[in-house]
Amino acid sequence: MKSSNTAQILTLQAMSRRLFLPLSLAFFLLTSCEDQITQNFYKGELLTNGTFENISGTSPSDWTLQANQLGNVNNSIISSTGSSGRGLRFTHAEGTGCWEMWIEQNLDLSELVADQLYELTFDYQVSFGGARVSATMNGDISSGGSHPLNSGSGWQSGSIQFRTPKTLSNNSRFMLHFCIQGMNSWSIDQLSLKFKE
Ligand SMILES: [Ca+2]
Repeated sequence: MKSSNTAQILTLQAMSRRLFLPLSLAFFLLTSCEDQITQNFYKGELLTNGTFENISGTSPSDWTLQANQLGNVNNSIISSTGSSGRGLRFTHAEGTGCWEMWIEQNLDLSELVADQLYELTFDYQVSFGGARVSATMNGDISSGGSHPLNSGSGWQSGSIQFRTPKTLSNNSRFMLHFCIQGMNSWSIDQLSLKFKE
């Protein structure tokens, strides 16, 4: 009886050894495959109407615009000429101080990955120095990045890389944020937000 049990144990040990390598290989392949699927799935465009071509009145569809007119009722964000078709024109009409202005839209939470690098690309036109734009997710400033808006006569391109928060709440809000002092105007167009590998 004892030798029978010993034989069974040895047989099981031999089977375990034979199964270890194929099972490990299968686990590795499944894990790699899962990573690949995740990366492929999230490579698409995350913004809706980032080109601002779809409008409703003077405002682009799918975006919430915050012109922040508390300081000056002439602050505005309106549909205007862009680098391609329509764009957005911002006017900060306050001579002193900065009244923050931003645009935002909710992203599809199922298409986002927490603690992941994303890249926003955009076109801009500005004729004065010192302007800057920042992009944030979930309203979490620590997850954001910013880019200087260099003055020039024509349209220029910019990009901002930023990492999503370690935990994504239900507030999957993307914000493009401006705080520019003085009575100035600037324009943006062709926003694109994608997974950065
Ligand atoms: Ca456009």
